[in-house]
Amino acid sequence: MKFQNLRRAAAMAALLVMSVAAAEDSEQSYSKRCMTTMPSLAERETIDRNLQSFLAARAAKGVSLNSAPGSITVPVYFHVINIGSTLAQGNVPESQLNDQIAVLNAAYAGTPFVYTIAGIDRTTNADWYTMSPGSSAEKQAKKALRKGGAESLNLYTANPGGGLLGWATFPSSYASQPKNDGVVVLYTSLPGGSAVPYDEGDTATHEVGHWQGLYHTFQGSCSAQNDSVSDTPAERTAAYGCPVNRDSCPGKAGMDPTTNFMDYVDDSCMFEFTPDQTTRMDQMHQQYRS
Ligand SMILES: [Ca+2]
Ligand SMILES: [Ca+2]
Ligand SMILES: [Zn+2]
Repeated sequence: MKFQNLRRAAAMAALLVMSVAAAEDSEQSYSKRCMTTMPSLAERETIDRNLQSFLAARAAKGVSLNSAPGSITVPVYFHVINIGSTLAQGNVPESQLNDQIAVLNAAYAGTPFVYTIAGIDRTTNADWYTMSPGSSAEKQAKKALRKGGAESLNLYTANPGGGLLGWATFPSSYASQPKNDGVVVLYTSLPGGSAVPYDEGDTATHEVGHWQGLYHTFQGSCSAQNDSVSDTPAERTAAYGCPVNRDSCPGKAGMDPTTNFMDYVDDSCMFEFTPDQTTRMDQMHQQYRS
């Protein structure tokens, strides 16, 4: 009896070690959650200065800049890049694309933006399938596939590898690099995909946040400017998993915004944009995408 209990305890301990290792593996295997190229501090200052000029010019004309919730329809062009016809080959079914749109619309419900599918195309190309940010494969794919103007969200699904979940471009980059504009996500990050714990479609939510003009909540670390959004408390570094009561900038007011879509936490733990993030996205959209 005693021996059996010991064996059981040992087996349970082994299981625990295995599940901890599995959790660490899944975190490490997606450690490059987002590879969006951030502007330099000087570029950010220029972007913010240009935004202030734009807002001042609008105010001088007496034009209101607060769009009503749901008042801006964003056409979405899905580009499914695959290496064959099965899901395991990246050929995401239309049901998952529809689910992704539903996740986006739930996440952006308090914002002016409503996302609707304008087109779906499918391309079998092994080089494009494993494209990485800034690669010639990415340039070729986007040159061949991108549709619409600055107002259109081009969403590419692929399998970049290397633990990379996605990347995006900023609204301020559209004018100089229109073909590059858009969002690329790992196809298994779509709702119901296999990229646990990033399997609820919030990689796209996060990357679309960049596409709409937001930085990470930990951008600029504990500096005064931090992420150029006043109601997101400053955060020193990215938060992973599902932390509570994290305060990585103790000298700055507020706990870390670890439930925000623009942090790196698990999909199940990120669920909000703040009012000032919504305002920034609205302003950026009007400045660059309308
Ligand atoms: Ca902030
Ligand atoms: Ca703080
Ligand atoms: Zn990001």
